[in-house]
Amino acid sequence: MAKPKLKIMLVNPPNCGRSIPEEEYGITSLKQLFKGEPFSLQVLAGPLREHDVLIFDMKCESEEAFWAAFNQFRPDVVGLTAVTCEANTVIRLAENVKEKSDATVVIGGNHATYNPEYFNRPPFDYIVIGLGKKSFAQLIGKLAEGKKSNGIAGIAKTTPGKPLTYLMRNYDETDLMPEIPPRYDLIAKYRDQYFLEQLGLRMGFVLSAYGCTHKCSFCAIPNMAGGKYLNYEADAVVRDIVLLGDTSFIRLVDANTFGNARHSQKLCDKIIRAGIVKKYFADVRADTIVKHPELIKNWKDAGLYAVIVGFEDVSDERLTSYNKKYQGQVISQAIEILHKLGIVIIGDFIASPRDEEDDFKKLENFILKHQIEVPVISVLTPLPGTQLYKTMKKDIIIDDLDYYTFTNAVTATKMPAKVFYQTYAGLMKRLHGKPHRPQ
Ligand code: B12
Ligand code: SF4
Repeated sequence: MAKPKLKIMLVNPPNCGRSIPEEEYGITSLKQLFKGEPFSLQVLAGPLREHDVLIFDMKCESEEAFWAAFNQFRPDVVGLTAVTCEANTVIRLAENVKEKSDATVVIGGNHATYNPEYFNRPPFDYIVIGLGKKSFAQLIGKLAEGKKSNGIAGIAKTTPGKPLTYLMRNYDETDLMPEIPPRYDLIAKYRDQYFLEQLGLRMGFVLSAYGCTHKCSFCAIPNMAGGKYLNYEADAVVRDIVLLGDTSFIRLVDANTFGNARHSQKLCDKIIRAGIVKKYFADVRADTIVKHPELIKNWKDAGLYAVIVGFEDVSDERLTSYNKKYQGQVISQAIEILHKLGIVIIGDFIASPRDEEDDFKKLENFILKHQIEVPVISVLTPLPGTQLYKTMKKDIIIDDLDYYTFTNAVTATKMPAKVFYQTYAGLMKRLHGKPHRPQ
């Protein structure tokens, strides 16, 4: 007998975090950098073809439009995704969903993985930890059979008031289900809105690898795949790039692209052989660039346009404290290689609440001296569940997760807070004054 078809509504929450520099110090360039399709939801929808799936992007549509769509669609299952600064917003949303319906509510994503207990509350039924494509499909299969308890590894049934218990999932490449592409078609109506004004371009998302084996203290990535690095099959990557049609800029959304040099070279060869002409953005570690300059050159030939590199800091001492596993010398070498190849550098740096004016000055000098085309400076944020959180917990002065947007000092600043933000805002304004435009 065929399983009943479920109505599944996957929801991307609104752009909801709080940002003191934007609210009080006139910075407008931050939000513009952060725009893009709700890729996790498109990936999750892939294996659910036999069901009726709707993706609703609240970053593109109003809350009123959301409820109109909700009332019309009448979902059996609502799936919510959230990074840390979105956690409180999805709780409110889930409460409203439960008031208005008896839909099963499932939460997944970064915050659910790093701090699952946070969602162990009445409006949620299930919490999906880490990579969810296969485990969510398994859960939906059970729900379609009318079963409630699951015992699926990587999924917790909520038990409000009691500690969560669940089976750890031993993630591997099969969790990526490479044979099934993301449902790009489900967000087609939003595609024109995924436009990066600051860079003046339209971008599509593709995965080529998942997770990370490194353990930088501030980072909320390694647990997503249980500390593993999983490659998405090269043929599947090529297929997904082609599915994006005429979108000419592709962001590889991997946390650590080129983490497996052999696999990356194979992918590069396939892209060139397929005659695909696109421009790519990828997150790459500085030491990968230094270890594999040939690979980066080959990727440049395949269309690598820009790399996002987590330089983090200009001080070796700080790099060590973040467990970055390389020092400033590697950063300088990586920059030199990238400049020689003509690859645009999107450099991620972290301003610490302990920074003083001189530290900001050193950072600015470094960025200008090394001609980092798109500098992105975030404020050190101890995300619950990370190693950094354990060491900084006692210093936290703002525990409202709405402020965990990487733009606020949630621990005490060394300079008076006003001076810290003014210095940070001043630097951002100067650096983003003449935005980089792709040629
Ligand atoms: C693309 C991206 C974005 C996009 C799109 C996000 C969106 N939903 O609209 C944009 C550019 C808009 C964005 C914005 C921001 N982002 Co962002 N982003 C990413 C990035 C690079 C890739 C995410 C991705 O697509 N991965 C691939 C997919 C397939 O994996 P996934 O998202 O992990 O999803 C899987 C599982 O998590 C799980 N899952 C996820 N959701 C759900 C939901 C359900 C129901 C289920 C069952 C399972 C499930 O299953 C999925 C499939 O296997 C990640 C870093 C990274 N490489 O992961 C950062 C990342 C997620 N972003 C981050 C942050 C902080 C932000 C911002 C606050 C901006 C900033 N300062 O960086 C804003 C937040 C938005 C807001 N409210 O203001 C952090 C989150 C850390 C945290 N715990 O808070 C990350 C991890 C980067 C980092 N520097 O650490 N981001
Ligand atoms: S910052 Fe990058 S290299 Fe470090 S753990 Fe996170 S994803 Fe891995």
